[in-house]
Amino acid sequence: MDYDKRLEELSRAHQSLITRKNKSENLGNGIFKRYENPVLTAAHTPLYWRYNLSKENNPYLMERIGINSVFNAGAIKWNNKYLLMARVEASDRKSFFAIAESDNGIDQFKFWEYPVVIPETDLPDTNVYDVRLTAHEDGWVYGLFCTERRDPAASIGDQSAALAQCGIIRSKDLLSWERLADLKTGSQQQRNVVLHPEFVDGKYAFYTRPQDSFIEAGNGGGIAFGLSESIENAEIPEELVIDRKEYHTVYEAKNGQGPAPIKTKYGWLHLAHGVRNTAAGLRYVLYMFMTDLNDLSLVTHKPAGYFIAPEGTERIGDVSNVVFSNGWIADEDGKVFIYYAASDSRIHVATSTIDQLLDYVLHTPEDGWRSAATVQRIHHLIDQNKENEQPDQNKTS
Ligand code: M1P
Repeated sequence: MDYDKRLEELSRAHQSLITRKNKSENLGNGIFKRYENPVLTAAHTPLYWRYNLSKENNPYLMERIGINSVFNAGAIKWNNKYLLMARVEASDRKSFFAIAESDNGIDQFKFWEYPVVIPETDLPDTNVYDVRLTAHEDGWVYGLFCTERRDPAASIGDQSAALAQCGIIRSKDLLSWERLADLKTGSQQQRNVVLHPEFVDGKYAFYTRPQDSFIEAGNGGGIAFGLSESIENAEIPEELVIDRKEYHTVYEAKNGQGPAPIKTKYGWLHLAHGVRNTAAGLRYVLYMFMTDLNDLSLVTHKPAGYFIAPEGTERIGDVSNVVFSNGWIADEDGKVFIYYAASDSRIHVATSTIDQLLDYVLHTPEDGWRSAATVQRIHHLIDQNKENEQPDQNKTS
């Protein structure tokens, strides 16, 4: 195919993808609605990021820079647009951040012209990923992300040992970003760090996830909470685990805070991911909990099990059987857009409302820790339904 024809076809396919409408499922589970199409994929990235569009220099119109995946996005409503600051992974395995915007939050996301430039510290980042955006009451928009570097203590034969820490950027226009010093904590490894949007006792409040090694939580693990006097040189002297990993739960191996929590009149709504091990590898699901309005370290409600688990094609990708979320947007009218990535490959949206999420978090039974407790709860529900004379279509006698 000649250059011009190929360019025309590539452009047409890209245009049709980024203008495609999305449709919600009909029934759902009453808590949230999934959508037919992912909102962002590698194919959504502009052709001019990937191709040298000069017929003379690139006569075969070859892709010069491959994009492997687009996932794990921070999210924010900005100038009335829904913005995703996605983790874009190039074919060289390096992740970077790029912002895409949509008018309605569910489809037609379009990347801004250039990926985001993240200034480096004296210790350059090898890889950056999973940014959480927080519009803080101090007036800045902060991005807290994972900065990964090779473990300097690793032997020459070990080229995969890494140290993960929390990098911090801030902006007032989301176009240029100031890099602050990396967060200091007592933990060797730190991922999934999130800035709370309000001051607590005049200090910056953080959700952290201390862990022992790069992959495993080890003796660390659990979502922790800590305060720092400064954001320019953020340091958390003490991390208090507020939501720990627990035996035989969906967060048995590790967990991590998702986006910054949403304030409601009943408490702070949290979205988090939980990980358990299986014969097929790690399985990542999302779960929710609520913390007290006055004591952020106090978990007041926590539905048992997962909120969103990978389903259908979501289960397949670079790291299969994973859903992960580091971005959600709550609109003024109470609608909530939950952006979750599937299998480290693409981004989906689920929609709900604050009322529905509150109902879910406040009224879903908590984990009873044993099979017998689960059976007891189902019996209780059946009996309640009988009392209320609800028709039960599955009833056999
Ligand atoms: O591959 C699944 C996820 O693994 C990591 O999450 P966690 O730190 O909880 O193990 C991150 O690398 C994340 O980006 C990735 O989606």
